[in-house]
Amino acid sequence: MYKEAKIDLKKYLETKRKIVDRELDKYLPPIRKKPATLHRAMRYSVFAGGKRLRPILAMTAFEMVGGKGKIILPVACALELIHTYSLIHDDLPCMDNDDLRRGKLTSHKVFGSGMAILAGDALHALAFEILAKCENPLAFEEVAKAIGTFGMVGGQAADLEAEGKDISLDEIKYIHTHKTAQLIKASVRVGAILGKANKKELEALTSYGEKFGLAFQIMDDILDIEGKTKEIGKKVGSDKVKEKATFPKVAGLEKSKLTAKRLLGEAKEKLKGFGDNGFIFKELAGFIYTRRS
Ligand code: GRG
Repeated sequence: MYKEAKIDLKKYLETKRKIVDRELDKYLPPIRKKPATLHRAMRYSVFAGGKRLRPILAMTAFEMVGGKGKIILPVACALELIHTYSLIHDDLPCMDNDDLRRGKLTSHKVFGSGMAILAGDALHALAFEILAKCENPLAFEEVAKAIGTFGMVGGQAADLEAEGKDISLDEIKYIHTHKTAQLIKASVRVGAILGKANKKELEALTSYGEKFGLAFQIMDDILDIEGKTKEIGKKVGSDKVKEKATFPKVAGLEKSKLTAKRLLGEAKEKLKGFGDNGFIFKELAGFIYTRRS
């Protein structure tokens, strides 16, 4: 699939990001329609930037297993809407209380907490409206489970309770695999499911998604220490100030880097059966390790 191109990952990501953004624009309610402020808040956070990583994982997994056509696009958009809702809520004063996200003021700073909560709620609802229209119960269930109490929201609850405490390596792994890796894994899996992956392919991609997802959050913790506010789009060092439970806090910075590197290496191993079709996922694993934003 990607052999002819051995394409530049940056160009690939940019092309896919534009496709997703065009589609998201169609799904989001227009500002001229009532309730205009809510619609402005929904659009503000979705279009504040963002790598569109989860949609791109879904689209790439779909293509990797031979999926054809545009049926993956609505699902890809739903994943981004859910991700954006989680960021809006995560930034609220009652959660992480962040002022900056994606390089811009957070939703509650611009629209107030009430409207920010509602914007997150409305994005969440819109995502499931879109997923329902896809008429694929497996994909619907996959996403719902990944973001519920045994997934993202469960991880966020554990994250809240871990603030200011000394926690074990097992507990930080639980937090990271739930609050972040579950949605990433589900993104890869829905792409594979919609692309009609066989059992072996689905197993390999599931494992890739799990390892990639955990490594992604570890690298996010590392960026909070070593990154630059301008590049990561949120305030550097805020985890320490808020006494958040992070991988470097529990395992140390060097061990965290080694763990992320090992996980990404193992994730790449899972792509062996895909030949050239695994090219983008291999490159993405490398990108996650070196990303600055
Ligand atoms: C239900 C009240 C309520 C709150 C939910 C679930 C939740 C709050 C928050 C999710 C936890 C969370 C935000 C985890 C962090 C994941 C993470 C690394 C986000 C950054 O992802 P990127 O780098 O961001 O893909 P961009 O901006 O590029 O999309």
